[in-house]
Amino acid sequence: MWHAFRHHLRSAAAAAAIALAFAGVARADDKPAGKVEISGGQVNELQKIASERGLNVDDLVAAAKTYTPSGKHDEFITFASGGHSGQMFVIGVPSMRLLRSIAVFTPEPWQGWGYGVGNKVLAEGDLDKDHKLTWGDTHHPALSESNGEYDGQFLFISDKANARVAVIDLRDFETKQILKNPIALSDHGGVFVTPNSDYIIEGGQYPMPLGNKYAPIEQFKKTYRGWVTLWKFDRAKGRIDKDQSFAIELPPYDQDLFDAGKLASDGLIFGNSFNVEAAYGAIEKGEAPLEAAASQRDMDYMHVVDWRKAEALVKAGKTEQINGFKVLRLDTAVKEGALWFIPEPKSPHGVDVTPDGEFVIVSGKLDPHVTIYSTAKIKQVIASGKFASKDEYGVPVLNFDDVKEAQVEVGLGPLHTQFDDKGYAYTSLFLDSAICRWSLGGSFAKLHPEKPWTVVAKAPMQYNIGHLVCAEGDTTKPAGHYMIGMNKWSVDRFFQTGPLLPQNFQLVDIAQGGEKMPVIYDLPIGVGEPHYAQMIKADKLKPLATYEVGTDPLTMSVDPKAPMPGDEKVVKEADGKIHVYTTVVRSHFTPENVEVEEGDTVVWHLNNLEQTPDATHGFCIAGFNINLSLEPGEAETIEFKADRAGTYPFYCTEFCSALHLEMMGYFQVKPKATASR
Ligand code: CUK
Ligand code: CUA
Repeated sequence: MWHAFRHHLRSAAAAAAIALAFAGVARADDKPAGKVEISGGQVNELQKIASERGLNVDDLVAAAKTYTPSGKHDEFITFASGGHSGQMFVIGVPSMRLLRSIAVFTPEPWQGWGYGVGNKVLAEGDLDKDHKLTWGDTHHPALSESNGEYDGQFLFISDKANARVAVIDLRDFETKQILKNPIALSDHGGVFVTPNSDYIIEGGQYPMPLGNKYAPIEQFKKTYRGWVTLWKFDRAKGRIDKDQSFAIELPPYDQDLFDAGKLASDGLIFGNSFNVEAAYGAIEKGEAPLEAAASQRDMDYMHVVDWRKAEALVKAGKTEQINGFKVLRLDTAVKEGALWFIPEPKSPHGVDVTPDGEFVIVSGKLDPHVTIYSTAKIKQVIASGKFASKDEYGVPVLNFDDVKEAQVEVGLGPLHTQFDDKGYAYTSLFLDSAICRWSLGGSFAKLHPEKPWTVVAKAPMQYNIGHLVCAEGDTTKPAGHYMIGMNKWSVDRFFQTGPLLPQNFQLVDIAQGGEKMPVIYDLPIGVGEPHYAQMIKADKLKPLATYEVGTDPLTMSVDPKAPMPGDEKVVKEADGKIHVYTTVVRSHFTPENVEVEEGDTVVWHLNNLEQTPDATHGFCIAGFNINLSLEPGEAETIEFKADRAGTYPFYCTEFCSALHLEMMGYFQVKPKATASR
């Protein structure tokens, strides 16, 4: 085998691979990426390394495509959900380096999340003051869009486990707002934006009596309901405006994923559903389990909502309040012409609008096809009022054949579809463990040589792919080049880290059309199951390197209480609490010794005076479970009760300087009996 390989390396392909590999090095040194001279000695070295490590030519090419020399930055940035870690991950492409996590729904010590600012944001999303939430289950992130393109300003994500929605500001990659959906306890964990981010769409998942009332399970069809919530986004404030947000009541089907129409289909939103049987399982009574009962019918219903119409109905006051939240009732939505159903084959998953907005693609988990619907035909049929039937809840159902454009047999277990810049669609195949590239029709047919709606290529994925993401692949202008398969299982791909294994992100080079789609990198994700991700051109992001000194990340403006040099003090203020004003700079806290009395409530204001990028200081107090991350220029305030006497060292948790270990102080709590303040 080795001899064959050596022979291979001497071939023209090997020479090209080697040239490519060295071209990467040439770019690293900022030399013009022209023709790379490779000496005979270097070729020998490369051959030696390849033979020792068992690499073939394709491996060398893949390495050259992804290896990113120290100091070189990535062309794309991927924001991946973190599943039941409740967080988001930021990953560079093509290097596949994990750049950071963004704490969202789960306290996360490295970034001080859940103590200062994080505590305030998390508290806003708690069930109520007695029922705190310490985790989330994130599925579908959505980047903010302007005219259907990513604008790099905000990132949204929801929490499947608790029906919460979060807003992340991409100036500082910090979560700014978490809202609990007042009418539901869980959702699908995903959000989708309308083309200008006017609304953030949160789809439900498991039907329940809206507002969380008790109702016996036998009343499922009568009392349980599905829903979709449209959160109004105020871009200037960078927050969701809850008062202008609303939900639409839906039949008790399992609403799954939504996508917003764009261009040709602007104004509509599409959502797939499963379990239109409205089954609720009764395995405990010896009946068919939910999974079987929910898969009896050949067709489920794609939901079509006219969101502008729904918005107008809400503005006209045609809503009811549930737990103080506006809900457009199902019968109102039907009567006023804002909701329709379209049959979709067999337990579908994934609904994706093509970049031109002309088609909607739905996958059938139990059907080897993707079904392509024409949005023009959908609009025509809706306008004509010629419906095939109504569902049990009175929702008009369009005739499948009236709106179907095509079906493509892509393989087993199709789930999600994304798009590139060459007129191809890519569908993940869970059961086949593969991705399928197929050709789009309509306005994209001219971009590729193949016949529209045909399978062009398949590439294996290891293993059980769920989502896939193409660069800007759900926008009006996909960037092509890279795709990541998000694989649920990794089985034998990595070192056996005990019985619990990571998920596997596989980077695929989709730059060429036709049959070539090589996997060029495997990234194990050992910190949560990423369901979906979005990949944006790195140069669209304009993150801050430092905050202006004294900035409260929640307001993104200077906190008037932030202590500046000279303001350091410990004082009892009118509120009866002890306020500590501390400045933080390499390599000391001022003051270094702080004394209060047992039983005092302490409000501690800290301000990191640094303006040097990366000069982050930490602040933790032993014995009080306090841990802050003070990024350059950041001010934070924490409040706690000094409930027991003692001597508590505090220190900086970031190795910030040569004298970092000296960056500490003492927090003294004087026993009450001997206090003489
Ligand atoms: S879902 Cu995870 S594989 Cu929640 Cu997007 Cu399809
Ligand atoms: Cu500041 Cu270590």
